[in-house]
Amino acid sequence: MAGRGSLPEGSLFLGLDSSTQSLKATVLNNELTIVASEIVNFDSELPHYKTEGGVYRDPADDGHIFSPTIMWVEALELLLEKLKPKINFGKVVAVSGSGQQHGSVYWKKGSHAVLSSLDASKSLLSQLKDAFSTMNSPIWMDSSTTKQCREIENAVGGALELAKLTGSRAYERFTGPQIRKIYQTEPDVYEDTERISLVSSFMASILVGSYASIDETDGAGMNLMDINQRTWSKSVLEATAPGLGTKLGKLAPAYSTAGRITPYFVERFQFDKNCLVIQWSVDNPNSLAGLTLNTPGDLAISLGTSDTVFGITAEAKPSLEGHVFPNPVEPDGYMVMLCYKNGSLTREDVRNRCADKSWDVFNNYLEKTPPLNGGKLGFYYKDHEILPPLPVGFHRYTAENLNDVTSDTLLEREVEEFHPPSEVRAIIEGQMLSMRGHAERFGMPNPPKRIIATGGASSNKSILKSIAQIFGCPVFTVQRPDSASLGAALRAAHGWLCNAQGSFVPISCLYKGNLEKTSLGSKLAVPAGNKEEDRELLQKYTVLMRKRMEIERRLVEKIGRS
Ligand code: ADP
Ligand code: XUL
Repeated sequence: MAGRGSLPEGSLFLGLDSSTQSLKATVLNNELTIVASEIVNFDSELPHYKTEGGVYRDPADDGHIFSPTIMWVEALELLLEKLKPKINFGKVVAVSGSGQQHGSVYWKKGSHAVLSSLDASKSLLSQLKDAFSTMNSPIWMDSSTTKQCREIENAVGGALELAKLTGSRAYERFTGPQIRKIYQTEPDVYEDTERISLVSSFMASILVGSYASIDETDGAGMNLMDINQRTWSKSVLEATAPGLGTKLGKLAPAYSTAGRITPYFVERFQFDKNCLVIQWSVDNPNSLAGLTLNTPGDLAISLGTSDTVFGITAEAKPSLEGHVFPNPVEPDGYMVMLCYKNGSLTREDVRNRCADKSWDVFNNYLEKTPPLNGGKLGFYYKDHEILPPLPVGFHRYTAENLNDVTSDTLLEREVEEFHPPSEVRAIIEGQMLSMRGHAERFGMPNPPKRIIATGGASSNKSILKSIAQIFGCPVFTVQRPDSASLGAALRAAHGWLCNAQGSFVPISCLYKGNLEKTSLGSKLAVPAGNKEEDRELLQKYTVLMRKRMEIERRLVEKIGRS
C-alpha cells in the first residue's frame, strides 16, 4: 500500500482524450513524468469514415453536426495497438480519460449483454457495431436544437432559471436539448435506447465492460443536472423527454472508480486484471487538472478545435453567459468557462485562403503587421458561433480614430475585405479581444495574474505574443499542448490514490513542492511587457475591445439566434 501522496514504484498511469479530431494518449510514471504519448487522427488514420475534422455536416439540416459513434471504438483499438510497443500495459495501475463535452451515444436495448461479454479473439468494432440505436452521435458543434432549447427554458421558468438550476442557460450543443430533438424527431430511436452515455462515459463503459456513470463535471454540460445538488434535476428531466432518468443511470464524482478493466483488455493487450478505470470526465476540466490550475487569478485559454477560456471559482454563480461546471479534482469547487466554436478550424481556413496553407507564412504575416492592425476588426464565423450566437458569415470593420485613446466612441465603417496579412492579424486579435471582453463581463480575473495556454494552437509563439499584448499579462505553456490527456493521466493517478486511501485526497498531494520536477510544471512562454509603450498599447486594445463588443451586440440584435 502506498503512503499519502506516493504512487507505487514502477507503476504507470494512462490518460486518453477522445476529442473532435483525434484520440490521444499520455502515459505518466509514478514520478509524474511523461513516458509515452500517442495519437490517432480520425480523418487521416480512419479515412473510411470520410469525416472532415472528425465530423459530418448534414447538408440538408443547417447546423446539424455529428460523428460516427463506432469510429471512436475503432480509434481506441488502433490507439492501444500503436501504444503497445511503447509501454508495458501490465504496469498500468489506473486509466482514465477525457471526452469532448456534450456528445452523446445511444445504446440499443440489449447492448449491456454484448458489452459485458466481449470476446478477446474478436475486434471491438465487430462486436459493438450493432450496439447503438442510432449510428451517429450528436456532438458539441451541433447548433440545430434552438427550438428545443427555448422549450426547455420555458418549461422551467426561463433561461436564467435554467442557468441557476443547471449552471448554464440552454445551449444547442448541450445534451438535454439534443436528447429532446431525438425524442421528437426519431421517437423509435429514443424508445429503442436502454442507456445514454456521454463520449466520456461511453469510452469508460467499453473499458469496464459495463455502463459507466456520467461524472458530475461532464453532467453539467447537459442542462439536466442540478448544479448545487449534483443530482439529475427532476423538473428539467421532465421538460426534456419522458422516462429519461432511467436511461441516464447514476452520476458519480470524477475522482471515483468506475471499475476494474474488463478481461477483454487483459487478454488482448495484457493489462493487469487489477488495473482501475477511474471515471472519465470532459476535456476542458481535464485540461484544468493537467494545467494544475488552482489559483483564482489564473486564466486558461485552450486553442483546440474549439477555443475556450476558463478559470476556477469557489462558488457557483451561473448567469446568462458562460458555463459553471463542478471542478473535477476539487469536490467543493467549480470552474467557469466560455466556449467558441470557431477556433482552430476557422484559423486554418484563413491560413488556407490567405497564407499558402502554411503556419509559417501565417506567422510571418502576424509578425509583420503592427499590433492593433490599424483598427481592423474581423468577425469570422465559418460555423454558427456559440459566443456570440451568430450565424455563419464574415464581418469586417475598420475603427477610424484609434489614436485618440481617451475616446470610447470610435467611429467604424464596414469593409468588404482585408489584405491577407491584415486578415491573419484580424482573426487572431479578434478572437483574443472577444475572449477578454467576455471574460471580464463574466467576472473572470481582470487582468489575469497569468494566462496558461493549451491546445494545438498554443504551440504557436506568434499567437501567444498577441495574447500577452491584448490581456496585458504573462503567458505560460505546459510541456505538451495536449493538456486534456495529460490531465486524464493525472486524474488516473489521483483516482488511484483516492481509492487506495478509501476517501478523497487533494490532488496536490501528488505533486506538492515537487511540481517542477514533474511533466506538469508550466513555463513562461511570453512575458508581460512592462514598458510605457506596452501600457499604451494595452490601453488602446481596451478601447478597441469595447468597440468590438458594441459591434457584436448590434450584430446579435440584427441577425443573432434567439
Ligand atoms: P482538439 O480540441 O480536437 O483536441 P487539438 O488541441 O489537438 O484539438 O488542436 C488541433 C488544432 O491545432 C488543429 O486543428 C490545428 O489547426 C491547430 N494547430 C496545430 N499547430 C498549430 C500552429 N502551429 N498554429 C496554429 N494552430 C495550430
Ligand atoms: C465545451 C465545448 C467544447 C468541447 C470540445 O462546452 O463545447 O470545448 O468540449 O471538445
